Amino acid sequence: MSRTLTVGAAQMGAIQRADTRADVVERLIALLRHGAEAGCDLVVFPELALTTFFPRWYVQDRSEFDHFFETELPGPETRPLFDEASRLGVGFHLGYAELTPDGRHFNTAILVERDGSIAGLYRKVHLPGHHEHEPWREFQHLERYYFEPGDGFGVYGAFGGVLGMAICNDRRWPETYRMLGLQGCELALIGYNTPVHYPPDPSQDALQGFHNRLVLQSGAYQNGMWVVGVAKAGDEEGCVMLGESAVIAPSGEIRAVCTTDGDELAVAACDLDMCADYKETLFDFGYYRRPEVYGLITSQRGAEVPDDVAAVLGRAARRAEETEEMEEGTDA
Ligand code: CDT
Repeated sequence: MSRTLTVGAAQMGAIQRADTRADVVERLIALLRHGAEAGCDLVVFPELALTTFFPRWYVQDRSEFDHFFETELPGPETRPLFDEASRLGVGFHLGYAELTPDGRHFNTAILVERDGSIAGLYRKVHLPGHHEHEPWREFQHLERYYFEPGDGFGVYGAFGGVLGMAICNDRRWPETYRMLGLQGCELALIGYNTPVHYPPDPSQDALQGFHNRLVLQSGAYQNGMWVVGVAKAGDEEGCVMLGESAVIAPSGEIRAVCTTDGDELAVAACDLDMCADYKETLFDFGYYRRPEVYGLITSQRGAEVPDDVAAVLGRAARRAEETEEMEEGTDA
């Protein structure tokens, strides 16, 4: 049986603050139909695909932003998307802000099968940005203020393969892909909203596209899996976000890529059996990995220079200082 899935990376252009859910759902449905015409089994939408990227604003009372969150999916405004997807027999992945019945806020994505059933739900683990309002920035990145982190990475038996999800900043961390890879993931779906300007270090602005490709391609290759990275791009209320949505093969090669900053579909045929070419050779985890020497990865959070190395560096610095002082004394 062929395990080739036709997958559409459904990039979205900007969503402005004043846009209604109905406006956005109409755009999602247009992309879905475009995907159906292109023979897609699965259409992948970005992170927070139903609203503008609201963590760029600070409000003192967070509940003022609860209208950006979904309390149910499908709800009355999103139901047409679910109905159209099952009518077309196309599955989808959708990122959105989730408000749970017990009042918890998450940055979430769901995976919906071709028959409309929900195959998986994932809550973003790595929340970037800051907790506090930082008025010096041109725009905020307050994900750590508006969301709680999710508690892990799962995989789902769907679309005839092993599928996983991650969200935006998760894609920069090798642990994300490895957690999925260790569960046999063959296709990872990752939506993103990436501002081109990075206020803490603007020297990274010109590298945003390169860094995006770097992490998606290496994650795919090092774990022998397909990776679909999908942007919400363009200029949202003066904040310009990266496009370059792409479908990447287990070889690390880009198989399809968006070329605009607007609503656009990039389609690729993803043969899930190709994963075995990597998972069963160079990246045969069971044969080659050495978890017994990777302990620091889970026992420690930040980087710590070992005491003996710090002591060597301290001695060298003191010697350099003494030499400089002696030289200054000789010159005088
Ligand atoms: N949405 C999201 O996770 N964006 C981040 C921006 C990093 S800077 C705060 C990203 O990693 O693309």
